[in-house]
Amino acid sequence: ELKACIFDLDGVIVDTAVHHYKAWKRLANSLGFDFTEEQNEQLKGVSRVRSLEIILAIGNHAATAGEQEKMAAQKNDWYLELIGQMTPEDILPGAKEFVEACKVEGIKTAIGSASKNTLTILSKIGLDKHFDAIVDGNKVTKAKPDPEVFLNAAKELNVEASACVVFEDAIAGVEAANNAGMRCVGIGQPAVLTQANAVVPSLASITLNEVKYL
Ligand code: G16
Ligand code: MG
Repeated sequence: ELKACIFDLDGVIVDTAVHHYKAWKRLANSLGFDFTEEQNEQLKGVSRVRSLEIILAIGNHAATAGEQEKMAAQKNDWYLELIGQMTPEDILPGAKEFVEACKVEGIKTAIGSASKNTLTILSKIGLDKHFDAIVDGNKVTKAKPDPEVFLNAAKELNVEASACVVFEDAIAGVEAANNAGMRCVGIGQPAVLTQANAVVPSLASITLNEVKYL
C-alpha cells in the first residue's frame, strides 16, 4: 500500500543543475582550467564536498583542506546569486500538480535532498509549505547512495519504508532508494536509471494511480 511519496529536489521538483554547473565552471575557470557540461553529469545528486573533489581531480589541481573549504564557500556564494533569480516558473513540468494530487488522496509527501540550500530553493519557487517533511543536506551525514536521507524522511512522516515511493533523477539517488527498501520512479532516461521500478521524463508523465501499482 502506498502511504508516502518522497521527492528528490534538484532534477525532480526544480532544475538547478544548470546553476550548479555555472557556479562550478566559474570556480574551475578561476583556478585556470575548464569544466564542461558533460563533466557536470558526474555531480548530479552528489554532495557539495564530493563535487569539489571531483572537479579538482578533473583539473588536476591540488588544494589543502582549508583551501577546499574556501572554494566550496565561494562556489556556494556564486550559486546563491544564481538561484536568487528563481521563480515558481522554474518548477519542473507536473511537479506541483503531482504533489497536490498526493494531498487530495491523503498520501504524505517529503523532500529528500542532498542540498543544503533546499529551504532557500523551495521558498523561491513557492513550495516551502507543500511538504509534510523536509530532509536535506543539513540533516544527514551520509550521502546518497546511503539510504539515510530517505529513511529519515520516512521516519519524520511516521511511515514504513515499504509504503514509500521515491522520485529520483540521479543514479546514486535510485541506489539510495533501493538501499532503503523503497520503490523508486526514475525521472530521466531508462538507459541511465536502470535500477528504478519505472522511468519517466518528468512528473507530468505519470499519475499517482500508476505509482500505487508499481
Ligand atoms: C543536489 C544536486 C547536487 C548538489 C547537491 C548539494 O542534490 O543534485 O548536484 O551538489 O544537491 O547541493 P548544495 O551545494 O546546494 O548543498 P539533490 O539530492 O537535491 O539532487
Ligand atoms: Mg537530483
